[in-house]
Amino acid sequence: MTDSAVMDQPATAGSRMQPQYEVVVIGAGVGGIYQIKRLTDLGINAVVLDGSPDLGGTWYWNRYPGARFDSESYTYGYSFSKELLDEWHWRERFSGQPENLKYLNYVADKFDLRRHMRFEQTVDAMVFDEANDLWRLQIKESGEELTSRFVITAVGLLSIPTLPRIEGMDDFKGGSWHTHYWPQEPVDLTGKRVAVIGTGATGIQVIAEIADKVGHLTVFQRRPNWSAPLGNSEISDEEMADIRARYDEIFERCKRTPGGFEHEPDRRGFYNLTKEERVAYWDSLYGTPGFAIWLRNFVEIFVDEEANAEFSEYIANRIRQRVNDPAVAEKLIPKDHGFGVQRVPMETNYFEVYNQDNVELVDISETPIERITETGLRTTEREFDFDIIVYATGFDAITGAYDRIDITGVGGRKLADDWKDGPSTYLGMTTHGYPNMIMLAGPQSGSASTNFPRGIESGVDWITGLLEYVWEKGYTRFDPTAEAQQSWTEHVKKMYSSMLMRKAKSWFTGYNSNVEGHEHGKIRYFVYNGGAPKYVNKITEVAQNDYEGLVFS
Ligand code: NA7
Repeated sequence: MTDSAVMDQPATAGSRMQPQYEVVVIGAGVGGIYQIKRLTDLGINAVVLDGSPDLGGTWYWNRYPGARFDSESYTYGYSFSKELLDEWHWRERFSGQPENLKYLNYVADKFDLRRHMRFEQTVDAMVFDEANDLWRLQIKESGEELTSRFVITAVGLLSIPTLPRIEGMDDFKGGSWHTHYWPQEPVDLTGKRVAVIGTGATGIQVIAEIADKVGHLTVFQRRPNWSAPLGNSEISDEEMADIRARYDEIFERCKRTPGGFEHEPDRRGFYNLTKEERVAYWDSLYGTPGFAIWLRNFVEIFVDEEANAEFSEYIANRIRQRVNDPAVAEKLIPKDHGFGVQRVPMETNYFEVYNQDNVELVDISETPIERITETGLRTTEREFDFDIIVYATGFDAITGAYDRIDITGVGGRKLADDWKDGPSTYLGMTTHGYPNMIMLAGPQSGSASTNFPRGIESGVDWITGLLEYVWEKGYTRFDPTAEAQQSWTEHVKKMYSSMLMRKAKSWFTGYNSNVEGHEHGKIRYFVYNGGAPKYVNKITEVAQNDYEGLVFS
């Protein structure tokens, strides 16, 4: 034990006020569902609060056509219950949103978790009450105040959608929405003139799905993304039986890989192979489903400019082969960043869409959008008329959901001020000056940079272990030391320095042109890049050393 300390004052309830809840979990998504399961199994007085009308988080909201996992479904599901694993049949290798939401509801109902959840309860402010060692949470809808000893933020990494800041957006008379808020009632796209703005993972899914259903589709692309085939397919009864029989092995493998997937990086050494050998390997990866092309690639792709450039050119040629018009193909090939340094969107016939007569690509890096009009939009070059405008313009990632809550810690300090230039945390789970607040898949955690549910499960298990320790010892408060936090944040920063991704303008580095202060691509150290095994080893070690780095009282 190095920098942890235990104050000598005993944990006395004494005259202090007792909170209504022992634990409040904010967010009823994949994380909140498992967290409440663990807490209520222990008989803890806990509740989940969520601003949405129902559970599911990401999978409740993102109902746009084409929304689906890029993770193999059977590596995305929870691993904690053998019974659940035996019962659930994933119908597709990369399951779509409706099925994913059905799954989360099935889990909540199976374990009777819904009765611990309260919906349309947005926590918009929370203040740490130092005299009583508890959090006071303000509920937006009712104005009610709730008190809880501990707060677990399961608020999501990509839960705050961001719209562009373009003049005239309210003037448009047709249908328009961010993909996150795609209407719940069916949208008839037949014969419609549709615009999609944005070509990230979301834009690429929605464009490919709707191109043959709309009358005319215009894609407004500011920067292209590297993308490769997803390789989705149905899962038959026999295959599912085989997967079930191998679940232990599958999850063990996910634990061993940096990304928490089945895909393991190739460590033969890029330069140990001939170019022909490398190309042969890439040819095999291009036909392999899921993130194989990214995560089974040579490790050098992520850190070595030359290796990355060679592979990027390989993918550029794949795009050239798939797009008929060479000028369009060139526009679809990223020039400002190499493959895999931003999140790689996976696609199904995306590039072929641009061979259709009813699809047009507008490069808004050349001809920016000037304004949205009543009937469509105007670029510096042309007027366009649309029935529907879809904004696939991304999220205020990682810290956005924290910025939406007015969080006041010890001595009146504000998290928004402390994190103005980027987050600083201890293990991505706690932050100094905000006692008893635990972040699930928080900024700088390993959970944030992996196959989310795999990281979430290990995060929930660690958090539950920490709380059990606190209860066992009779403490009512813990807080990381400033030193432990600084050392973790430095460690996280250092890891960025070797990765090519540090140069990319993406949500991994805190870039978002639509969020004040995030426009300029100034790095925010959002994720832990050491991979899941190292992260889990580190947090396990901390737990074994009596949660070193945390001060308990
Ligand atoms: P992303 O990956 O942040 O992509 C957003 C896209 O929208 C991207 O192409 C942006 O272009 C574009 N964008 C954003 N703002 C504008 C404005 N103002 N004008 C034009 N184009 C704009 O978000 P996604 O939703 O696709 O994916 C997020 C994650 O969700 C994904 O990684 C998965 O893990 C799930 P830019 O590249 O910034 O030039």
